[in-house]
Amino acid sequence: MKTTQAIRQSFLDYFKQRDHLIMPSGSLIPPEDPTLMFTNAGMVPFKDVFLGKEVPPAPAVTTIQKCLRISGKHNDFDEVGFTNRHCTFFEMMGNFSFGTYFKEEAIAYAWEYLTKVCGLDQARMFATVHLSDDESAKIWHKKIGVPESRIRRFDEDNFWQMADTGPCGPCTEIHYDLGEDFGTVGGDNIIGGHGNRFVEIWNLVFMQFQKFKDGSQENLKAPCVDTGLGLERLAMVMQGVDSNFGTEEVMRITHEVEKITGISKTPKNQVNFHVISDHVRSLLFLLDENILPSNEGRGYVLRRIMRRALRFAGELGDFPNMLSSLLPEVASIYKTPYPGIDQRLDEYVAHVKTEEDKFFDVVKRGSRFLDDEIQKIKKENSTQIPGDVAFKLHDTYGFPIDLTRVIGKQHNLKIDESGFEKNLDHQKNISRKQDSQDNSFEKVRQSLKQIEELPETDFKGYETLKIEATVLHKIKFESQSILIFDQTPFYPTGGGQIGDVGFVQDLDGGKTAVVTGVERLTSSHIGHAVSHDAFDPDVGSRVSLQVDKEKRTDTMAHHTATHLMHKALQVVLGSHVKQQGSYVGPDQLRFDFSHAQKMSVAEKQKVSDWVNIRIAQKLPVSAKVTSIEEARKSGAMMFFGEKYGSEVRQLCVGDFKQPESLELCGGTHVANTSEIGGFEILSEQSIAQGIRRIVALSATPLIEELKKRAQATDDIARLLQSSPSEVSDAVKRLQEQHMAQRKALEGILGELIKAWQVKVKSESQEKCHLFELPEIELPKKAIKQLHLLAALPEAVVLVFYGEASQRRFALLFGSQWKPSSKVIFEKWSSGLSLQGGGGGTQFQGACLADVKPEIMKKELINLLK
Ligand code: ALA
Repeated sequence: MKTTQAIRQSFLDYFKQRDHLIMPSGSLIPPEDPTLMFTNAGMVPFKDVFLGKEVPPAPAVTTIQKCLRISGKHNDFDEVGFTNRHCTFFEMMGNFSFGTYFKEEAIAYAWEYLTKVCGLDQARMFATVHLSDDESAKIWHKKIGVPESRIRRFDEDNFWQMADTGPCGPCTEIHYDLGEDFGTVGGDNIIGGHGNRFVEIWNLVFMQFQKFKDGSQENLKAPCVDTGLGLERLAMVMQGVDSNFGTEEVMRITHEVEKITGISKTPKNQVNFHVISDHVRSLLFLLDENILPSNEGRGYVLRRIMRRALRFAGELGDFPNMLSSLLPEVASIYKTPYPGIDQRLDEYVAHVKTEEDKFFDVVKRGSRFLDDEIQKIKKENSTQIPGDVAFKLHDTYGFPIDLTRVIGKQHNLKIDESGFEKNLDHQKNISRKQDSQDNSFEKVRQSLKQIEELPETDFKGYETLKIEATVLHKIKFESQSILIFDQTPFYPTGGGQIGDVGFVQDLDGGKTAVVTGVERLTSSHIGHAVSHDAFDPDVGSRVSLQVDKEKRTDTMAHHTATHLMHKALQVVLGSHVKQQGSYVGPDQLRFDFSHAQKMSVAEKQKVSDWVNIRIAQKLPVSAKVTSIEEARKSGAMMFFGEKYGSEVRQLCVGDFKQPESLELCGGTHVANTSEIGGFEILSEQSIAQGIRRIVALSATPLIEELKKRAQATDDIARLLQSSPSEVSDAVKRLQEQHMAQRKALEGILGELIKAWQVKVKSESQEKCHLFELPEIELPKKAIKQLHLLAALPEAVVLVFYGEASQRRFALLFGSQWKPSSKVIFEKWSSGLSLQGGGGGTQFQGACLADVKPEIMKKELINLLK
């Protein structure tokens, strides 16, 4: 049997021998692409190459791309587990031609690889082509020799597009007949049908068009080839198993599930095994892209994947930690094709455990709510779970709707599905409205086609802060316009650094508009949000653009300081420190990174010192644009969205030959570390399991902070009649005095309590004794002594103490009141709406400001009868 890894290798080798450049898989997160949430095909990293916006890395390329089909146009989520070939995560092997070869070669390569290298039986293979594509049909029949009876034509099924917009074209597919064991031909078991018998293994797309939002399409500059051969599907055929999940690598996960559960996979429970073994792979690869479960965006998708898997695991039995237990095995499978995927395994396991616990909490709380509702429904003799109940479970409790269905079924109840959908639509409409109300940039992106036709914005912000420019495009909103210029010194928000602010002026400086925010609209166009009440330049006019220098200078200082701190953290804490997110602005820098424990004071000091030493050394900071390969070779730190084919900017602190810090970065930086001015960590805290956040200051904000601190020290010194350098001694003395006075007070209070005790005894006929200590806080020790007041079995004593606005009470009963004391306390406190508690014969709490002690006593006496 050919192992899955051997199949990967044979594919890359085959195309390498045919002049294709082997490139590694791109990220699962498409960089800067608002049309796509996850990479869903091998061509995604090359989207801009197909569109002619980027130079191809080579005329022909081959890759094995990590893909996720779980959102947007290609979404197989709900099918996974129920068919033999749908996965959320899968690997797509592909060959790409950027204008060098087209249909004939692409078809011939595919056929040769499958029949000669993989040894697939020709008699079991079918080809499909687009209705309009006679050329491909002819190649299949005449050149390759596939009988016409095994060439089928389809319309939409043979036209491929990545998303609603972007590159697209007709395609030809190769299908494989798995044979009689998978069902007789007919019904769903036909080419292109939903049955298990015929499986599409390879799709060859002839990229010819670009599609726009309005549905129109244009020819691409050069017709290209994009192919996708599903690794798991080919492995299924070659390894003679019945599904993707039976292939040699994925099967290792099944074996692990069997080990954990003690249950063997059978035709009856195979869906559960399939779902778990698929979803846990998506889980690992998403964690590896720094995605964590959350309630939004990609994090939400990850949460849904996990919850679906846990639900299917739950059907096998009580296995709350199924996913975290599987991760080590999954990482050990994939560390060969994806080296490094197991590096942060401990961290991933910890994240997943936290999420598993959360899920079981959700299920517990949701089940309680659902149980109550089911009781009500049964009382009303209904057979339906109302739509708003199902929606509340889904929306408020995060309870999976499928689980509501399953539990409903156990009670012979059905969900009012249309009511549920209505609630869901309503909520979606609300959030859609909210989105569109407050996001002008988002609205502008919707008219992308027009913007994409404009010349690229030339970014000059590395060299200058002031420039003359021409307005190329304007989209006007009520209080602001989005302007696009031919060139700009304004940095658009990206890579953690927030966009510049500043001004647009007419050329003679008479009129000024404020630039309030700058964002990238497409990979080549920068949008400026400009409030147009004072100045509203028209398209075509020449204007002067000026970045707010002070803000930008502080931002640059914070950005370079961030790079230095990142390196310092790795030096001090270890190489596991990886950036998880950052904010770089004129006010501060914020940096999130992976690290399990709280940093010690000494560690923080070491990091600060490391950075401050580099600032004092006045090191040069410079940038170099290179190919991604070169950057990788020079060891630059890379995090978000590396892009194929594109050139990258390496930012170096120190000498390029022996850098203090080297990162890929498009941001703006100081020219010399001395401009950072200094560095100080303000806070260090945990923001999620295994992730810490540092907030730090440099440049002007640091000076302001130090001024504030100096002022505060001066003020304290003055108040203590001391000097700033001696202030801590003065505070120490004050603390000592305070402790001594407290001790003395405790002694006096002890005496006072004894005196009260005598009084209680001598006035034993009183039903309730009242003592007040206005304005005095009772130390804990004194509170503990209060029980002495109720030494007589029949005594009831009320003590009030503390400042008038925060007066507190202590209520003490003698032994004869046990156990009724609790009932009396509860009645009394709830009658007066008091907050408090206690047990046995002692109770305490806070008084309401407007209820007088005398009244409280009176109410109590009424209850003592
Ligand atoms: N991009 C094509 C697909 O994903 C090859 O099917």
